[in-house]
Amino acid sequence: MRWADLEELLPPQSDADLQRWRTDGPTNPQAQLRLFGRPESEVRVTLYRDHHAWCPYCQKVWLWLEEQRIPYRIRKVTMFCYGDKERWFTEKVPSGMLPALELDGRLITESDVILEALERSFGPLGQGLSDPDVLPLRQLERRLFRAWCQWLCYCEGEGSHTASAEQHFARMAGLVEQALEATPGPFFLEQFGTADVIFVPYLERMNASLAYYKGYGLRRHHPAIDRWFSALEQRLTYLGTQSDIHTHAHDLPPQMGCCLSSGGAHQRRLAALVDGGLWPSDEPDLIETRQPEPADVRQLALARMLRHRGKLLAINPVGERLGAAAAERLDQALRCALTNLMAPGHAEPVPPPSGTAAGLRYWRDRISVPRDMPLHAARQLRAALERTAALDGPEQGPPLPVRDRRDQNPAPFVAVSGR
Ligand SMILES: N[C@@H](CCC(=O)N[C@@H](CS)C(=O)NCC(=O)O)C(=O)O
Repeated sequence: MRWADLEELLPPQSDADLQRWRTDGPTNPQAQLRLFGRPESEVRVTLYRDHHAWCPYCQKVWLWLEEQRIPYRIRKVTMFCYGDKERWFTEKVPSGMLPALELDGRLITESDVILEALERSFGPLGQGLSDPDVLPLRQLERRLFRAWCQWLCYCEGEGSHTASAEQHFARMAGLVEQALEATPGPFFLEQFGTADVIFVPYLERMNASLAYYKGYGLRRHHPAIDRWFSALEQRLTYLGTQSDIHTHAHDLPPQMGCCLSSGGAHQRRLAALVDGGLWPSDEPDLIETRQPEPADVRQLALARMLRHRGKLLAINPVGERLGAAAAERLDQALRCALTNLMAPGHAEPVPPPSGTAAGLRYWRDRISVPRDMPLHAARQLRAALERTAALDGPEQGPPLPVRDRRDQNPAPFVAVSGR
């Protein structure tokens, strides 16, 4: 299909409608202002969080604000691992650390201090940070975090050191299960609240990284944690901030220093499945959601790709390598992949021009959830890019770097989306 034909597949939506949806609709990572139907004059809060939604401490504050429906502004900042920190931000916060928040003009850093200040101004979310039921859960979260780091970042291969780190982590996760099972519902306390928000960022990252680097299915081994995730997935607030296994598997290494693989056959198979982009429906150690796929995810993926297509083509290094005539071939390859995205299953897939497989896989590997689109949309898009690339050949794109992710510098995209 031509670009114009692909555009035709989307329902008409004006920029004003899109802005209104971002500001007042369900939680979404593209918004720069969230009003929840209230006037802009009520905004007292500005959240500074990272462009890619990779920072776990930012996710905690973001989710809290969304759950409480506090009107707020969002300003996005680059993390050191993927680009240059904005000078306007280091003038405010010299360390460059995120998240930061302004409340009635007062700057606050440190995610827990931020939440305490928000609680004082707007009231707690369920039971608050210093509630006697919440305090031991906060300590448990940190113990689980340390056990995870110990296993993920210091244990390579399958030796006895690794086995004891795994056992220690499994014990800590067992304590988390006991805490969850102590209440009748799926959450940590009687009602959803601060304690759940505190566990969200790292349990999500643990689920992703342990599957990818250790072949360990957190949600399979710990059913109470699986039930907790499933209940979270009923909340639009969480779905708007939720990432996926692929994104975390590749955003964590530069943030953590490194992530070490156990290297067994099972682990290598799971990592290959995640990277390949053809999502398996029946692998019990790769549970990243229990939500069925919503109806409109292909259109959503298409809309996001169409919005950014100029930049996506310009930054693809495989296009440069192929030379000027080949840029046209890459443009055609992307249209083939998007055509295949929109005509899944029943139609013969359209093959891309020859020599474009690596370029298609370059994009497949760099879709970031939720930054670019929600989890199910990203699955469909990665699968369409992979299926289309496979019709050309096995050539892979440039490998994803692990020391930094400057390949994900947001600068070219900021002007397009205003994000
Ligand atoms: N204790 C801090 C930790 C915050 C933190 O470590 N932030 C990291 C990102 S996850 C950061 O901003 N690092 C600087 C950067 O990556 O640019 C908090 O709870 O807010």
